[in-house]
Amino acid sequence: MNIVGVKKLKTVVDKAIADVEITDVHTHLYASCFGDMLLWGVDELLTYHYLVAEVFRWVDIPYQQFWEMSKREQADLIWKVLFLENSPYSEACRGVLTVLNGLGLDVGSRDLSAYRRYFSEKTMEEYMDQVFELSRVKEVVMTNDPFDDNERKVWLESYKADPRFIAALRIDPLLNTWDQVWMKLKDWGYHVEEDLNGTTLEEIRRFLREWADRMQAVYMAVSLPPTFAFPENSSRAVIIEECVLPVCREFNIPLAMMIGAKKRVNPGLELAGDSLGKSSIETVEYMCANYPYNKFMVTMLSRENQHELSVVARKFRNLMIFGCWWFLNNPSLIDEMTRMRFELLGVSVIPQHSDARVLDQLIYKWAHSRRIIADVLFDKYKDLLEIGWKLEENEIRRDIEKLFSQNFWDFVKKKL
Ligand code: RAT
Ligand code: ZN
Repeated sequence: MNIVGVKKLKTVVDKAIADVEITDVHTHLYASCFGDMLLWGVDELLTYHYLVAEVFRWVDIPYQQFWEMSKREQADLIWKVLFLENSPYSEACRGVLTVLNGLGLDVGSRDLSAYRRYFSEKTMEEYMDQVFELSRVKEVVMTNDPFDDNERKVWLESYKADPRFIAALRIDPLLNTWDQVWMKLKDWGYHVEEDLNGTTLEEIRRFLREWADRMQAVYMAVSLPPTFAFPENSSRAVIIEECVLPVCREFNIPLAMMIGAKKRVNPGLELAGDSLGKSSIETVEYMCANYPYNKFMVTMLSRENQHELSVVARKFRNLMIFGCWWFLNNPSLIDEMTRMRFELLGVSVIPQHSDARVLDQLIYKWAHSRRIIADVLFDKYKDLLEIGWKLEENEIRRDIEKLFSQNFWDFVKKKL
């Protein structure tokens, strides 16, 4: 037995966290067959929508003028304002620097042209290998939207599997804008009408089955507004009840619900213009209690929902909570949430996902989260050692493997 003493504990935990190979359960990254949909490189990093929101704290140009600029010009502006005229310590700014530093570039030089040169000398394929290696991510779950015309075309015509990229069937348009998308379904040959009659519901189920199968989706996913309620007299609730939950059950895949996104509170900012709101925990409770043979992965966007969500996970084994989503993906909040979740749920949680939209972000998002989760785990193990519990190194590695990968796969495969 390799018992770990208090003195060695930090080294052992840090090493195990540094070594673990991650399954990133929610990203916006794409396999190379999706071509330009996969974003990478310094200009993409600088124009990440988290940074677009921040730059408009300082610049007074009309939004439209910004959107008419080329990507490179937008990146130049963001670099100047957020990195040179102010110190870049916000999490999103710091992230860019962690990436550059991780790649071996000199962030002290502040030489944006040199960074650009570095990327211009790479091919996407070689860079992809490099990022997976550096971030020690072994696989990422994509966000796959059959309503996106570019993406749809790839699935129908030229998809080529890469084991590092796993699909998730994202169905926001189906659930949030049925009044608009039913016509698309009709165009694609499904016998649907706006009215959710028996034939329409059967055809929506056929649509979901076909796409879950085509993508080999490991879960279905949707982001939902703070007002999301279920049951409810709405097309969304009817489609969830009559189509989404039954098909998820047939395929034995979870429904991932990301709850609390308030879309376009400032439309001028486009993707950067979304906000958040507190959501109803009763809805999550109701779904877990009334659909015990369905599996739910849930993350919520407001800090105020986090405690009750952890408590609900204690009540329902068909609920797996995951990640510190979007505005919560900041060190102070990750620390707070992770501590609370570990205290309420032990090892039974997926503490983080990256939500990376730019390949390179895997490097910073995971470097930052690994650090925080390691510190929290160290404290928790130390508490155990101080009261005489004995821990083996392989038990620490076992827990960490579950937190960063296995809990997800066990939940996906679990039969209820
Ligand atoms: O975090 C983000 O990048 C958001 O814009 C959203 O993509 C969110 O994560 C989502 O998946 O809806
Ligand atoms: Zn996302």
